[in-house]
Amino acid sequence: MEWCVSLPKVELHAHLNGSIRDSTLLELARVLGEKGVIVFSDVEHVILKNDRSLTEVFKLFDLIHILTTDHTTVKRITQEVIEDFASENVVYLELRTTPKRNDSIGMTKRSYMEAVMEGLRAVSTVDVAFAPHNVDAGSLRESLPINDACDGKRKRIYVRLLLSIDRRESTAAAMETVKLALEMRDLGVLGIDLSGNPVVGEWMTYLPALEFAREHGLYITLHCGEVPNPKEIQAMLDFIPQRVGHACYFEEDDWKKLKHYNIPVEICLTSNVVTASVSSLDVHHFADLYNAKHPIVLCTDDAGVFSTSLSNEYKVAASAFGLGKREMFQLAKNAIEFIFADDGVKQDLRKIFDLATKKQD
Ligand code: 6MZ
Repeated sequence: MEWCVSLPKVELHAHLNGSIRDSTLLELARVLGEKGVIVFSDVEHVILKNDRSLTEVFKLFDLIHILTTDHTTVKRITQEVIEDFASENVVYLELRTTPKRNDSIGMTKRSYMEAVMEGLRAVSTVDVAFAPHNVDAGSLRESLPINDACDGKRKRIYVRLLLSIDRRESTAAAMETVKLALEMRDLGVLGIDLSGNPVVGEWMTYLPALEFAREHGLYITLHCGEVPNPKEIQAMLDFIPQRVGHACYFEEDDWKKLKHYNIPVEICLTSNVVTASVSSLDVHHFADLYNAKHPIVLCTDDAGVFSTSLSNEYKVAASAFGLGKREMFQLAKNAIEFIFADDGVKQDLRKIFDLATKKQD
């Protein structure tokens, strides 16, 4: 595990509200309990529960959103989530979140995202390179050994954002999110994610917003095949998104199409097994895709909800699929090729990994 923590890593599928520390959720629940908004004893065990079905996961998200959807808390959880990823040597994080309205406190999708940006700026334990314009390539190169915990230098993490469309949303609401993403490009927003309860909603509802996003140069990643839905899976693959998440219920034709278009897959091992989207690691599609050298990247999905970390996902992969250190290092490094940030960032990340290789030799 120690080795997996020290390995530089790239996280491409992490939901902000799914990555919150249990201690923070409990603290927030206690405060709302004291205010009489919720009954603390009713929610405590829900937060601390380990095994959750997919249905229970989405009920938990409804609770989490009650606890977190105000500006101060959104700022706080963003800060903490970034610090947590950086502390386990994630060097590049594409963090996704669903911009939300909360009319009772005057929160708009935009002000929600402004709170996220404040959280990014508030991180103090590591240097955060979050917007293309605040990255000074020169100084970044000078501080290359940023993730060598032993040399005493401050860590640095690249953070980019993806805005999520929730499957409960209408076409108009999805479009509002895409327009917000376009307005926030200079602040490091790179693309759009489609997520939310996979048994809710229709692909055609989101398609106009996703097409609009693509026409305007935003990258797109889709939650695809988290439940059996052959027609939707085919329609999503025909859209040719830049990445897909999960791909649990793919059939032969789906694998063919995925491979034909060479679409990278964000693999969330613990999430898939806990929610029973895959019955066990023995039959997880990681093995087939890995052996076929298809582009894949290990991710956490919801580190808080599933009590995992990216280091743990590498450890799980190593023991379930018999990967050695060399293979894991290469797997982590390959992820650079599937990030949505520009070539300059990719080059810097390659250098970080090259430096880590030298340290290992
Ligand atoms: C689909 C998921 C998800 O956006 O409020 N989300 N959507 N499948 C999953 N697999 C378990 N895990 C999380 O983060 C929480 C939201 O992310 C999506 C859901 O829409 C959830 O409400 P944000 O920061």
